[in-house]
Amino acid sequence: MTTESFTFSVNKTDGAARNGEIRMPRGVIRTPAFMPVGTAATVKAMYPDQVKALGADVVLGNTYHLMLRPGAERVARLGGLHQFMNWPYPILTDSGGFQVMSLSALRKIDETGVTFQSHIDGSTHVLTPERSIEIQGLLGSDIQMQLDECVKLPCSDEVAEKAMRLSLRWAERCRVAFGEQPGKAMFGIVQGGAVERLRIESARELAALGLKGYAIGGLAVGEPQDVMLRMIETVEPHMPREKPRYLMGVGTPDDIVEAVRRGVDMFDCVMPTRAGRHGQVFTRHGRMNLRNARFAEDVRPLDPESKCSASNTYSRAYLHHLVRSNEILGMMLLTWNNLAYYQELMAGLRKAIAEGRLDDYIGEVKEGWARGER
Ligand code: PRF
Repeated sequence: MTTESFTFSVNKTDGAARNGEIRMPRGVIRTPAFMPVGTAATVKAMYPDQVKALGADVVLGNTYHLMLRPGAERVARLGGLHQFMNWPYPILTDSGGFQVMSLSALRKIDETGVTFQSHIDGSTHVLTPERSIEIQGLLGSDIQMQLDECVKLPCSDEVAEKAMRLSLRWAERCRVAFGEQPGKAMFGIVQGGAVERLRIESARELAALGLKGYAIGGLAVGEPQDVMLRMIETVEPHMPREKPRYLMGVGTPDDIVEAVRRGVDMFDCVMPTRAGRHGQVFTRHGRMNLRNARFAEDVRPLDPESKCSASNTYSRAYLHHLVRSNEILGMMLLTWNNLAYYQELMAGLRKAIAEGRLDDYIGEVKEGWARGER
């Protein structure tokens, strides 16, 4: 019997891959899990009910965006992020550092934290490890991420090492700021660029902090896929087996299946939602761009065998027309199709691990992508 109200259990393994469950007061996250990105308190172009119906157990929110607009204190006064966005299930929030580095102007990073100017109105803000955790608490986030420094690849070993060590010190400050919160968790983030020795040291030092989960950050930031996969293989043996492992900001369906094979439990990425707003679709038969003229009179649905009505109902010709006309419904239907495909893939991975046939399943999935559109 455990008295902890935030728990992770591995039900079944297949090689390094794990099928598990993260339990917390707001619900159960079945792993491997894909978390749709709801940056600004909305999974863009989707109703919350639709997101849940597709099988998503958790969505991701962003400290950076919400602190700037509408403001963390305001969200707290309005009852927290779950109530604000009408998503009563688990929410994981990213800590802000990564978004500061990719979105804001005039950023300065030092031991204290990051100082930056808002991409919305140019106002100056400071994000320290303590303030990031405070904001994530005001939002009411169930899984909070440490503030970290993520460097783009390629970079020198010195730059990677400096960011990794700073991130370790910030992990400790975040752990203290977070304290003990039953039913909630704070995850650490492994950094270290593409340097195996730094990655291992980062993973081991973080493990010593005894956190409730661990992320792998600083990947899918410009390096080839084989480098990313090698880094996952390098750190996996040093990440506690009894804690969830989250690969941040990844990725394509192929990245996800390869990371699941190597022992990763959680993912988030803007890819299915952002691509859907730009005419790109993911199906069992790979990727298509609906803007392409070849779909102008294609009467077939995206995938007649999908259970999602965006995928099995509307003709590609109609979707092509909506996308070309910049119609809102085009974005809604394509996002819906893409998230349905991602969630179907995760369900397939979970089932395959449970049945001990992950390699066969991944082989079949890749055959479908290679065969191309039908
Ligand atoms: N750190 C944080 N968020 C992230 C990343 C990271 O390294 C990445 C890298 N792929 C995406 N999102 N805090």
